[in-house]
Amino acid sequence: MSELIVSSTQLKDSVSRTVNETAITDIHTHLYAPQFGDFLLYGIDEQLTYHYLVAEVMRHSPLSYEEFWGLSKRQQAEHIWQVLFLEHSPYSEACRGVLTTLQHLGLEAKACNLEVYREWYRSYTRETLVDLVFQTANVKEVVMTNDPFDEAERSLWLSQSSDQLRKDARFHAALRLDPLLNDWPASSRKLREWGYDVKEDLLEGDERSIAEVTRFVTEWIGRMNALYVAVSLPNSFHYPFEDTRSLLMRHCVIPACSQADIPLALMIGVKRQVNPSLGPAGDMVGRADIEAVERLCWEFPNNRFLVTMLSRENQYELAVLARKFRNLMVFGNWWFLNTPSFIKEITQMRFELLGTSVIPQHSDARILEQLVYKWNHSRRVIASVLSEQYQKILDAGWPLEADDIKRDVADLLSNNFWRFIHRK
Ligand code: RAT
Ligand code: ZN
Repeated sequence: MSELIVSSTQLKDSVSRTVNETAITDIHTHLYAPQFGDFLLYGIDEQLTYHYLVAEVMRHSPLSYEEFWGLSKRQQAEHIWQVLFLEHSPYSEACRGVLTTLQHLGLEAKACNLEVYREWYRSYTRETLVDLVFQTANVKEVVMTNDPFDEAERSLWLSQSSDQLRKDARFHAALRLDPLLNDWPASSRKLREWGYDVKEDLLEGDERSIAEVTRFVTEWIGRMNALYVAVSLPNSFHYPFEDTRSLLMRHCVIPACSQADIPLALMIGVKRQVNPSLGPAGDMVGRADIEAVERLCWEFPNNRFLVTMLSRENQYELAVLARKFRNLMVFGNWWFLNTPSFIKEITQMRFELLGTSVIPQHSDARILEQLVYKWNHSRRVIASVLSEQYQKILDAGWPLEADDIKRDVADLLSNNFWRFIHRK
């Protein structure tokens, strides 16, 4: 029998130690393995020009959008540092994230200029920095976002052997299919260019096109050894619906997932480009239709769905839906919800409704070092919410042991994912 938890101080210490010491499987990031070369972003200039910060700087900046985008990356970073960090206090989540990262990497908080940081990076290679960051963040593995419709990424997968690209076992692939499901006219043209016999005017019963799209999806799952297929969907997503997306999901993507025995990840509720002048920072949130998820889980009981929703208003119904369907795994606090106050509220609600059967967080890191802050901030909240839940069962007389905490935390931060995708 392991150590019995008897006091609330001992409980808090044990939970926070366990959460910090448990290595994370980060199920959704935009990071790449070092073998992908320049695809992997890192460095102070990348951190400061993260699109979350671009949105924030433009609220203060005297520059027009065109002037800002006309600057080089280094100049954009300097501008953001000046405006968001030196002229105002950097306490927004995205600004504070940079500070947490600097602190944990042992760098000065408020350097007089960015050269100080740039200089520090010169002693690292991509590989050594990956090691340092994974160790500092205590992350053992991450899932990338791999888009076969991105010409540069596609040609890399086609030119290199995929064993070469998958050499670093800490990085796993996920096949991302936004263009296929959200812009069929353009993606059908591409598919034809690449030798798939598909019609732009896709109709129910067009067996040839359906078989060809399924072949495309299946080939890419295989090439990437994808752990899951993923798509982000607008808040206007409905299923079933009289549209090409429903048809492609029902007849191509979901069958390809079943055949490969992998889940489909749905990230629902993003209203893309409400302000295109902001570039990648111009996307908005919208409340989505939970019934679409309900219908999918019901229609495909033998498929599994990893689901995250962007709108706060969707969180409660999503958690309740997961009580109804065991083929639904709720994950993460996505994007604008990845802030301590929302993580706290949403995680607590999920723990109350779903116990330990959720994946509480993913990082969405786009820049390598963001693993450090995103997980540091999330871990703190998860540990505090978890302590409260344990305290309640202690109060009810439940004998809690340190090993129980270790088991639950390992499930939450890693094993639930591996079991859900049938790799454990
Ligand atoms: O969080 C983000 O960085 C967003 O820009 C998106 O990439 C989002 O996470 C997505 O995967 O679509
Ligand atoms: Zn993402």
